[in-house]
Amino acid sequence: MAHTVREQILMALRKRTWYSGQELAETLNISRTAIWKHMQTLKDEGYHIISNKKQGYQLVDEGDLLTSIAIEQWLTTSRLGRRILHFDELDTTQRIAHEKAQQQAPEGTLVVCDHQTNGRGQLGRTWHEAKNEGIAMSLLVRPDVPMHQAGQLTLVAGIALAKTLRSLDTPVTIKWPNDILINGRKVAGILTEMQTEADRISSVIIGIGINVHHQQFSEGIENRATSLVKETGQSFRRAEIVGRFLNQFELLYAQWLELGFGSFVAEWEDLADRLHETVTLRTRQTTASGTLLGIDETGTIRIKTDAGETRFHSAELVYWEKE
Ligand code: BTX
Repeated sequence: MAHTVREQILMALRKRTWYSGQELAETLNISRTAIWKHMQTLKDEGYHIISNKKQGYQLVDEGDLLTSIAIEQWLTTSRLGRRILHFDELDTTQRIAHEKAQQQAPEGTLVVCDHQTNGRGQLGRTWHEAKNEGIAMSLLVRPDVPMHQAGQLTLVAGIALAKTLRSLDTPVTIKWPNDILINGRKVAGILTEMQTEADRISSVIIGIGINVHHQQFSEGIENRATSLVKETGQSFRRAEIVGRFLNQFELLYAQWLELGFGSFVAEWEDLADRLHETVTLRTRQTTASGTLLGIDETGTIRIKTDAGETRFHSAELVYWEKE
């Protein structure tokens, strides 16, 4: 993908401490006034750039931005995240991603925002976001698979996200089917929604919310929610998390298309929360308790109850009081 002038400026500034305006202008073949204007825009976006007449410009800190320029520097993907739509504020990234899907946006398009005011969870539930604290993103994919397999993408995305966060030294586990936990509390959630045309999938929107910097949560979720910073005390760059996730997910998505979900069972079980422990599952009709055995090659959860091994396709593990 061709780099914009601002991306080229950032790439140059990352290489050395100081870069003179004259040198940048010559390298990029634009005027010094144009360089100055681009610097102002970058500063407005949140990049900490200092300048003086003698030495030129210095990029002191890239801040914690979720802009496309910030994310792209981490990407090694060929398709995913190669078109990023960043918004300061949105009701939900899912809505925009669905709209873009209908307007024929390419596979891999990512919608991301800094402040999501009406985030969606499953079953009409709400996903809470605090401005600039977390990540709210929706990724558009167009898998050529039978419709009933689309739900497996929640699990594949969960594995990719768990691996990404573990690579950043966070001890995450997966709560079937769509939550990422640290120490038993939810640090991220995944919502997969499908659009169909006749009897085939036209798009799947994978929505991911990650709590990164939050120190506190709204009433009602404070006992079940946590953030990466709260649990680890480390510092994180949101763009790096998004970039690393896309790199990881692109590999696993290709594996899923080629080999099917069966190839993920062992890996999922390695990452599973409460594996071999007693859990309670709730479906629309019933509640069941038993030992969590794992999942099968379709992504269905397996529990050993008094009646023997039982599989549930659509259910929820009960960890907290009723949602
Ligand atoms: P879920 O239905 O499994 O989880 C929602 C439940 O989780 C809520 O009812 C509440 O109890 C709890 N909860 C709400 N907000 C948080 C939070 N920030 N941290 C921890 N627990 C919380 C999970 O649904 C799927 C969430 C997907 C969110 C992404 S954000 C980007 C995209 N856009 C959008 O509107 N949704 C997705």
